[in-house]
Amino acid sequence: MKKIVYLLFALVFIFPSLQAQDPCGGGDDRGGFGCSILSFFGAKDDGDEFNIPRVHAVDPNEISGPIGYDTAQWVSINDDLGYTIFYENDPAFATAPAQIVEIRMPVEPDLNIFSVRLGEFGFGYFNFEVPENTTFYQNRLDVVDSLNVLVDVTAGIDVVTKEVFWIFESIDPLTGLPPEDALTGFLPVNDTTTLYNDTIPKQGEGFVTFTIQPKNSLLTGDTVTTHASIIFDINAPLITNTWTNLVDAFGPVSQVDTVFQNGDDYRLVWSGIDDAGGVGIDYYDLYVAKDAEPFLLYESEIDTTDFAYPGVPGSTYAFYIRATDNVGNREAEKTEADPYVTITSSIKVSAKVILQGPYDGNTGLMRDLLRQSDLLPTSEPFTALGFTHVDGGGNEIVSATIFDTTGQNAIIDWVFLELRNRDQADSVVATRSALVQADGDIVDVDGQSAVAFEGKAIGEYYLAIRHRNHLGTRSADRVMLNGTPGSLIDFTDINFNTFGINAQVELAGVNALYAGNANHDSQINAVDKNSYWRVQNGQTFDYLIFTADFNMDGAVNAVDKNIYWRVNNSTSQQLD
Ligand SMILES: [Ca+2]
Ligand SMILES: [Ca+2]
Ligand SMILES: [Ca+2]
Ligand SMILES: [Ca+2]
Repeated sequence: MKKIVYLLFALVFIFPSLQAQDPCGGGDDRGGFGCSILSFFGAKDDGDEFNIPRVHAVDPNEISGPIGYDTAQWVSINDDLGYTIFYENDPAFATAPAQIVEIRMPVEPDLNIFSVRLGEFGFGYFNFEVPENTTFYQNRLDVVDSLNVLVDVTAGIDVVTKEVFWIFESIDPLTGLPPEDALTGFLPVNDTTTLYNDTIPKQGEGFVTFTIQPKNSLLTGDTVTTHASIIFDINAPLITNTWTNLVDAFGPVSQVDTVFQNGDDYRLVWSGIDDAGGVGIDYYDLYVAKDAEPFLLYESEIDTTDFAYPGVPGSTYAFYIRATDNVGNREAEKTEADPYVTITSSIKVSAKVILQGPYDGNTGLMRDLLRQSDLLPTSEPFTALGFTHVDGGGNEIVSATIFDTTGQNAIIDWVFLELRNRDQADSVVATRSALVQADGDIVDVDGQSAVAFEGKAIGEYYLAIRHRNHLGTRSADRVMLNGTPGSLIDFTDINFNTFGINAQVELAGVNALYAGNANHDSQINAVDKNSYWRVQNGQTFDYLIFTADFNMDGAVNAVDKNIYWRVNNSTSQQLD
């Protein structure tokens, strides 16, 4: 995301034949360009030796520092700030080469003088490297072939005056003393004809570089400034411009706000904020722990505040994110998930259905006569009746006390739920035995909660509802199922789309499952009457056997046959 852009300028360069010191400071290690000058644009990095701007001075005798972030030139309190001081033997003032050039840079109180490190420097065609971590530098440079002088360089930190300094002195190679000839010196008067062509080094220009760190006591919004003075021979000091940066001292904070299932992915939504007055958040890193294993970096440098994570069904995930601001200050490390994002893989079904047999259009409720007569079993009946349970369904047991509830929430019977594959609706991926209340609410074994499917992934499914003597149905569309009950899946709503044609019977404004299917197959036909109703008719009722009690009043008699079976005879179940 952060690209450091730097340009290498290869220079035409003539090596002096007498090289007491290598004018390139030990040779070229940057790609074979000889004594190249590095130009650097963009200054956000830390500790990199390239992190010294070399934007060419339009007006030499200038200091140039980190470009930083945005127009305020934000930098991090943790950055090594790189600077270049340019100097020029200005033809507007000078008529002779400079013999001595002294550069002094007062270290402002916001900067840590002990962090100063000297960098490369140069003048004219020459460019000299300085070893890493240099705080004091002294050398005699041999440029006799080109300039007829040696140059003594001394640079370092003056902790008394709180300055960084560089002194360049021309030395006559014959006498070892300063040249007597006023027209001999290491820095000629600059050549005005090449003034605006930066691809050609200027004989009359030079530069020095260094890095320095902000003091660690600084706060966000503090400024750091630098300027330097340059003295040519015995002239008055030239004062450079002042270079200013704003400091961001602290990292941001962030947290995951919500996690929900979206298709096959967990969709995470988070938020974050930089420290007060800070430079703002650049990006986020996402860490994920699967099944209580350690957190691992999953995705770095996310520049949005949401992310789709591909979870595997049946696994548990925890997430946290870490933010980084625009100058690279990172949020503190986290060791735990943001507490509310640990997600399980159980999902809840909140659905509603009406059974035609017990439905009373006057009250809008289903009659609970089986409950009132203590005829409802406390164990799920479907296994015994020959239904096939899948993936964890079956053997549901309830406390008999849940049958004490009366009124609209009274339990009127058991129902059979199927979750079907989102991409293949005829594939049952899980089943559950559940209960249905008088008002149609389908509830779990506690008699009141949405139905939980344990170990199933949050996501989209088709939902089917079946009953021991009514025709089943399923949703025509996929329904979203989450770890918490979502919006009601209301099969009683005449606008709810069910699979097939006339899958339910409409009863004065509500849809209901067709009654009359005593053998819970896919048809209401003569078999239901002849093999079930006729055998059970008038006998003493038994819940698990007497499935021809279509109106669920606890008796199998002519009402079941005439009012329900006969009317619905020849109806086919719309359930693939
Ligand atoms: Ca910040
Ligand atoms: Ca209810
Ligand atoms: Ca049947
Ligand atoms: Ca009956």
